Order: sequence, then C-alpha cells, then structure tokens
Amino acid sequence: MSYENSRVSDVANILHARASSLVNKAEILKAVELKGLLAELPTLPVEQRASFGKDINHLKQELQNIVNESADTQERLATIDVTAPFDVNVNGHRPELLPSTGGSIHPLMTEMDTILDIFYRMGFNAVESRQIDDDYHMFESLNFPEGHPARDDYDTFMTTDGLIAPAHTSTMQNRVLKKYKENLEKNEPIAVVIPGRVFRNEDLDATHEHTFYQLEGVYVDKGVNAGHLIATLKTFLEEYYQQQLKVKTQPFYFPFTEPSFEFAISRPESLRNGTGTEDDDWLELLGCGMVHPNVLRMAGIDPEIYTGFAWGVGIDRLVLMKYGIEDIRHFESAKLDFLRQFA
Ligand code: FA5
Repeated sequence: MSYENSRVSDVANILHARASSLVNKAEILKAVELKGLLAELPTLPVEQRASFGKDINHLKQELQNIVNESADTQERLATIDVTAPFDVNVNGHRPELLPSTGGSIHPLMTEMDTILDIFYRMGFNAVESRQIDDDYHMFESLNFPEGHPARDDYDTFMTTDGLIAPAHTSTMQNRVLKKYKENLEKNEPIAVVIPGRVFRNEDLDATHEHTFYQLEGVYVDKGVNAGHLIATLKTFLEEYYQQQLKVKTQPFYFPFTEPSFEFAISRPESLRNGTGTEDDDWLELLGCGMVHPNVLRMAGIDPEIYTGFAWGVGIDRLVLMKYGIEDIRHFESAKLDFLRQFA
C-alpha cells in the first residue's frame, strides 16, 4: 500500500515491522505511533486533513487485517490433545476436540454390543442400568432387610446424601419387573437384559476392578425352572465364544435368589493360554438363581403363579477370557497401545 503522506508511510513501515515480531498481533492496534497520527490530524491545515485522515484509515485497516489473519491461523493450529492437561496460561490457544477419526470405540463397549445382539436374538429386551441409585433398589427391593449381614458383600461408594454407586446391576430388578409385569397378563414372559457400569470398594488385582461392567438378566413366566436358566446361559456363552462349552453350577448364596448358584465353565483349550486342563480349569463367570418370591412380591407379581430366573455376569471377565488379556486393569488404564489392538 502506498500512502500520499510520507509521515503516515513512515509510521506504517515501523508498525508493519513491529507487528511481524508480536505474538499477540492485536497489540499493534494500540501502538502509540497510531495514536500520535490521530492526534496530529486536527493540527494540520484544513486542505491536508482529508488525505491524511484517509491514509490513517488505510493503515488501521491494514493492521486490522494482520490481526484477523493471525487469529485464523491460531484457530487452525490450536488442536489440543484433550487427554493431556490443559495449560490455562497459554495465551492465544483455543482448544478444539481432536477429530473423531483419531479414536475408536472402547473394546468393552464393542463386546457389550455383541453380547446384547445375542440376547436380542434370544428374544430379550435391553434396559440400561443407573450409575447412581438408592438404598431401596440396592438392598431392600432385593430382600436385604436393614442390618442384613450380606449387605457387607456389596461394599460400594455413597454420596453424603446417602445415594449409592450401585455395586451390581441387580438394583434394576425391581424396576424391570414392575415395568414389564403387564407382559404376564398378556401371557408373554418378562425377558430383559440390563447392561450397566458398577462400582465396588475392592482390593484390586488382575481380575478385580473397582469399576466394571455387568449384564443382568431377568426372565419370569409360568413354569420357569432352573433348567431354563442353565440352558439360557449355556446357549449365550457358546454363541459368544463360538464353541461348545462344559458348564457347571455350584450352590451359592444371594438374598435375592433361591436357590442361588455360581455358574462356571470349563475353560476350553483355545481360551486357556496354555495352562491347566479342561477338567481342572473351572472358571466362575457369573452369579445366578431363581428369583426369590419376596423379590417378585415387592414388584407386585404373585410367586404362587409365576417363577423366574436372574443372573449377573461380569462383562470385563468375559472379554478377558475371550482375548487372553492378562489383567483387567488394562481396560480402564487409558493405555493407548493396549486399546489400539482393538481399533
Ligand atoms: C452379583 O453381583 C449378583 N448381583 C449376581 C446375580 C444377579 C446373582 C442376579 C443372582 C441373580 P457377584 O458379586 O458374584 O454377584 O458378581 C457377579 C459377576 O461380576 C462375577 O461373577 C464377576 O464376573 C463379576 N465381578 C464381580 N466383582 C468383580 C470385580 N471386582 N471386578 C470385575 N468383575 C467382577
């Protein structure tokens, strides 16, 4: 840009040079030289003022363009890794999310989809569990009266208001039984699976996390027995692992099922990582049983007419075994080299 007035032209050269070395380009608009030119204007002979004023406006516009261009460039450069700590002291950086092509779905969620798909094909509906719940759903509705010693087996985290981070997805049993009990009046079963994130105050090791995922299942109808329970779980596991499995149940205790079982599979060769034999490597995968009559009653279902089964399986443990992962803590570790293997 050329200027009619040499005085403005001199100031323009100085300010262009200075702007190129400024980190925050907007500072140039406050330059004292610019203010000086504006102050000179009223002192000039009247006939020179119009051309001088026009030159100042041009210079201001040029400087403004420099500031605008620099802001655009900073926006383009400003991608920040959201997993890294954000430095609030860095000026001129506007954080942006990384493009979604840089990430992938967490392996536990991909596996959860596969598992839900199997149950959809078996005729189950899915209802997501809650990540914060209350004493009634965590204990009372599950036949743990106040002061019951088995409450201690589900040691979890609570808010100061007495809300509970659920230790298992069974907290949803009362809700789904109530929600779907009209199925029974239409001679249809209640068949629901409940995926959810659960929390426990736990001693951590390779198979125990404080935060993990479970899938609850509830099935109620007339004439349902433990044989249906075992057949349903065996069918599901064989579909998930894509092979025939040997299964066994052993007696256990849950206040909300009677009888209660632990359900184990004999780890087949392909899921054994070269250790043990098929006959000595029983792996406990889930807890299950026949829904306790009190649990049915609390949901308004007559246990003299209807019976049902329920189970709760740890998703992390299923996935550990499927891929031969040696430590459950990898899932929550945000180790990218681990997660990228599943991308
Ligand atoms: C229960 O949570 C019962 N609610 C299961 C149930 C549901 C029984 C319905 C009867 C009827 P348990 O505490 O055993 O039971 O946990 C069930 C499964 O969750 C375990 O078999 C295991 O696969 C998984 N699990 C339990 N604790 C952990 C943990 N700390 N880390 C990872 N997985 C765990």
